Amino acid sequence: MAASPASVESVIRPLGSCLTKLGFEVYPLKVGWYNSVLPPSLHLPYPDDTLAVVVLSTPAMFERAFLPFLEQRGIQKPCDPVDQCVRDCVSTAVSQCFSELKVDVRYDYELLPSRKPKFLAQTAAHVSGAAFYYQQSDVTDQPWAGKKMFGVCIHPSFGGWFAIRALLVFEDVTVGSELVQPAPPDCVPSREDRIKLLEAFNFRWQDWSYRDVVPPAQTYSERQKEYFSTAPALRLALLRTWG
Ligand code: GSH
Repeated sequence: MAASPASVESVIRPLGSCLTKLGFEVYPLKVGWYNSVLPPSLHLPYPDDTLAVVVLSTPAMFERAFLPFLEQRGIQKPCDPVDQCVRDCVSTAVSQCFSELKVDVRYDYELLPSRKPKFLAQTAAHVSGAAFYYQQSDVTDQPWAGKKMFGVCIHPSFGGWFAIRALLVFEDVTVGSELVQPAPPDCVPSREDRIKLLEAFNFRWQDWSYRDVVPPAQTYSERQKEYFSTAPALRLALLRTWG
């Protein structure tokens, strides 16, 4: 199919207006920005100038989308209620806003038949400028003696209090030089703080202290913290205690 005349604005504006009120954020990127930092085996199978959008959930998503979703659907049976809620919000927005466009929607929890993730969420967030992906290689003179340390994304407003939920590829929308790649805000610039961040994330992620590496504008509510710190198998029982 020929490239459509849709512009970045004509995608981001309606998508943002559907999803922002539900506690999500949307950031445009070009497939080429993503593919250029990954090995070919992880590339998205689209030309470099194809428009994609990364979708994040902010702390507000829990109260604005998730609790109302549970209220509507009931809390009897859902196996993966968070994933279902995100899918419901994103797919509704995509079908309402872009009934004419072909959109490849990839969720963070989906795997390919090869067992590889459908997209690398942290890489997508970083190259779109949404959140800096701090990796082991961002620390000079590493103190970990060859040990593997997992990287973590930090959002300039929410620190670690957010999640990367989906990547939307607008298969027939080609963008040119009007979309300039923004650098993600480097909110943890010093080596010492990057070490603290990666250690807190790798060794003590359950205490959630890594999320406060920058002063967050908003964190998860007490209820949301209780929900996510409960093991998934026990969450339905917890929801029932909330009534
Ligand atoms: N698959 C389960 C569901 O759909 O309910 C669990 C979902 C879940 O807990 N996802 C995590 C999450 O949303 C991983 S992305 N965590 C919020 C956070 O860590 O900020």
